Amino acid sequence: MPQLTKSIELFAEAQKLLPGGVDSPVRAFRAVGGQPLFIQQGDGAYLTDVDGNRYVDYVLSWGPLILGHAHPQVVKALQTAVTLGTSYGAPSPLENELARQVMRLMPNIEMIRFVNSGTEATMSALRLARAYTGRRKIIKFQGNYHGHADMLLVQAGSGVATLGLPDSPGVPPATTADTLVAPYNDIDAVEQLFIQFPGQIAAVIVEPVAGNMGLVPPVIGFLQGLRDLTVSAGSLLIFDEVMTGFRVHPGGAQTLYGIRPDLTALGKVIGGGLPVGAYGGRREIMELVAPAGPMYQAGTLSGNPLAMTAGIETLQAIQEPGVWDRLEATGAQLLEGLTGAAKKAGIAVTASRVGTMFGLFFQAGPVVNWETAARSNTERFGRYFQAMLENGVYLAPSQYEAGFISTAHGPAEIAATVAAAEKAFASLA
Ligand code: KE4
Repeated sequence: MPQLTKSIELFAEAQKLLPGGVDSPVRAFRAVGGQPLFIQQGDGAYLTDVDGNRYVDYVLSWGPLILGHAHPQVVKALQTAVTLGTSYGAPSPLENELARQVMRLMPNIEMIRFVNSGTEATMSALRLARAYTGRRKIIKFQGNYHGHADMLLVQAGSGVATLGLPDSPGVPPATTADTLVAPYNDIDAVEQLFIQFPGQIAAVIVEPVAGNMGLVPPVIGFLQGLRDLTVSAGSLLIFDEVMTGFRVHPGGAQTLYGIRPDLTALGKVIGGGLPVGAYGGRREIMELVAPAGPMYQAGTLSGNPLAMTAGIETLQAIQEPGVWDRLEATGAQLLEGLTGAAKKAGIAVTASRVGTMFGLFFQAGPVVNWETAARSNTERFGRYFQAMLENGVYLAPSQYEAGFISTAHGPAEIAATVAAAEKAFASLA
């Protein structure tokens, strides 16, 4: 068991200063029990905590670090950028450069607005969809997470499509009254909503590969079905690619599956570890955004030169020849090793991978939506999580999160991870 003295001290102090001792709930390890680690340093595929324990990192800041921690190219570019100032509150050439990078990878994005988080990106994209269509209702999916904007903090009660009920105190029912919820991968339930609310639905927002209930890929026909239904109804299709963007494919899920959304929300990788979100899509829609049009959205640090620099370097690096093939090969080796370790110990798991995102449900499966994901043995996942930590592997502290790899994860890291998994699964048997 790693020695965690300083993390324990720091967490005790943090809990007096920050709600739950953290700045984002999932970091508090509440789903898995135990003591959150306070991090001293990230380098490549590794995290080192304040007690000097070193771990292979598969959280990678919840997705952004596709090049791993402190990539030399990103560090060097930031060291230069910071000497030119940290923020201008005025346009800079860097915004044009990152915009062109994104459009080269995702040509469906004809115009883009940079913001500072994925939450801002999805919230703004939905405001834009409502402004463009003049309609109020939106459809989201059970188990999809789009950030913490009031209208999206909705957890449907039943298995069929339902009117949203606030999931968090402080969200007035009126704010979520127009948020409709359907089971993920259930195109019939979505069709029923369009029949029930003709001419009223502004947009469908979807994680094209779900990463916030564990990893749940779209079933064949689901995304195309959403595209067809929204076109027929005059509604917009919004791909929330905050997590899948540049991760399931360099061009995101929209390129991988060949679906053209009207709007895309981005985050995480686009900032290379610094705070960047973005929303973009069809020009005629985006030209509604102030000051080009009347839909208001703004941000003091949007397009920040440091964040733009990290994003530019990151997107450039993943386009280098051979990089993506190596990421795919690493991901395949990892999943093969993890599933082999589980099988050896006789532990039932349902594993999946899409590009550089992977997931492992503690159940026999199949997992196609929130209802089936929620059947997972979360107690067993908690014990697996702790056993992997003890063996030097840092996973997302929740059964309902995805795992991520980076270009810094090589054969040595995969071998160490599989060896840890063999011990962890054996301890569960
Ligand atoms: P942020 O506001 O956290 O930058 O992005 C919100 C968001 C939007 N859309 C998707 C698909 C997302 O996955 C997220 C954020 N993801 C979580 C991890 N499941 C961030 C981690 C956290 O909340 O601390």
